[in-house]
Amino acid sequence: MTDTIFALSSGSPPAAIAVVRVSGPLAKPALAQLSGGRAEPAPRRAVMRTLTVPRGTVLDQALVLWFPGPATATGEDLVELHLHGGRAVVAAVEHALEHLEFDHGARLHRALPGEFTRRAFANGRIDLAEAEGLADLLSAETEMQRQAAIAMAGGELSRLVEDWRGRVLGASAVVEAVLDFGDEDDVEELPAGFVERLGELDREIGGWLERPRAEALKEGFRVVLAGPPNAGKSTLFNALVEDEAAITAPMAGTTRDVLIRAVALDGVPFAFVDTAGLRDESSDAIEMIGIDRARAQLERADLVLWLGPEGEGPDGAWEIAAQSDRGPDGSHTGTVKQQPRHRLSAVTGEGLDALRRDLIGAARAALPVPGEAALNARQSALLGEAHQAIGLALTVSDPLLVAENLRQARVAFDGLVGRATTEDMLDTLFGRFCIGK
Ligand SMILES: Nc1nc2c(ncn2[C@@H]2O[C@H](COP(=O)(O)OP(=O)(O)OP(=O)(O)O)[C@@H](O)[C@H]2O)c(=O)[nH]1
Ligand SMILES: [Mg+2]
Repeated sequence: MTDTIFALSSGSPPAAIAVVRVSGPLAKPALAQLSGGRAEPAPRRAVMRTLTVPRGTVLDQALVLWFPGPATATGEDLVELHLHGGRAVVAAVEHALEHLEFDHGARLHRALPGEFTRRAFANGRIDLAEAEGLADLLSAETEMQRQAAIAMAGGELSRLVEDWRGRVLGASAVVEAVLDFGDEDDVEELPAGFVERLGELDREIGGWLERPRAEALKEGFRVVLAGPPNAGKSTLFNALVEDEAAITAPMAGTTRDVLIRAVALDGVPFAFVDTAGLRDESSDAIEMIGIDRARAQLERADLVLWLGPEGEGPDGAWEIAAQSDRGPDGSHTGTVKQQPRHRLSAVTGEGLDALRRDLIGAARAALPVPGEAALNARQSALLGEAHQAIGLALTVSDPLLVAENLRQARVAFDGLVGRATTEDMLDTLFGRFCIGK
């Protein structure tokens, strides 16, 4: 028998309401004990109950809900206690739950982190991809992150994988039939259209692997500001993050460390990175370390805003003519630009909105499409395995090897959604072919 767990499921008190959940076979008897032996309320109906310690004092007046398993969030019997959200109320109810006594000395346990969701997964209420989506949803801070997470938690990727998996199962069934019924001496041909259908799947999955990854949404679109000392990087950085985060000064070599600030512009997550001004030589050893770090940041950037001499920035960098208020030609910074992508002044604000809009557009294009599934590193690795196996299945001609590669693709799909089985394969096989024939 699984044990019964409880935990505060709402935010930390004090708050208006605190929700304590109890999940497992003892949820119902625990509720009975706290309600002075009264029968549980009708399923999924909120009722007021006075909760008391058995043979003891009143704990709280609470709204109580009873969800009989298995059609619950965890797949087990579940009780929700909506308490007054005071620290002491929650502590008293948790203490009472922990000390309830049941037959054979059974007790309730405090849930481990994620244990409710883990049970939901173990009981088949959600799969691994949905559980990951749920985790992302809880940590989402920007609108784009929320939309991506809700798609995953709602089973967007799971449905895709289910479709791909079904198609591979179908292909496997065809190969198995060839293997079962083929003449041993002469290797049977796979039916017409088999390679085409598998090739289509191969391309579809390949397309998904090329899409922007979910991590980009979590970390934000990484914009690195770079250029020579005194170009105005830190001043622009402060304007973009709307905070006096970086020290700015007329001395060349002010910034030494790498400064990173995460901000959302129009719901799009960004990580702006301010760096030390690039120059080949400085008598200051610390500044030289900063310059090395700045160069390392250029490698990691999704986009570089180049405030230095035109054409001398990294490939793909946007040419920025900064400090436009000090003279439109940029001569004061020694970086005259003929065709900057943006001409702006972080001091007067001129051109900043245009830059922001441009950045938002670029980031949107590089980040996962809102509402569509985006793969994380784990999922991407497994999908890559499936893709590779399908690709191999397409290149070999021996049906035995084709079958084996398709099996490997299925294993990868099962890993993706956290399920492993061969029973389904047989179901599909027998379902599609009349074996008794
Ligand atoms: N008028 C005007 N002054 C600016 C502008 N941007 C920067 N400055 C000034 O230029 C000087 C250098 O600016 P910073 O932002 O510190 O330059 P930086 O590129 O970060 O320099 P390092 O950190 O040394 O590499 C400071 O005195 C700023 O106040 C601007 O748009 N207009
Ligand atoms: Mg600086």
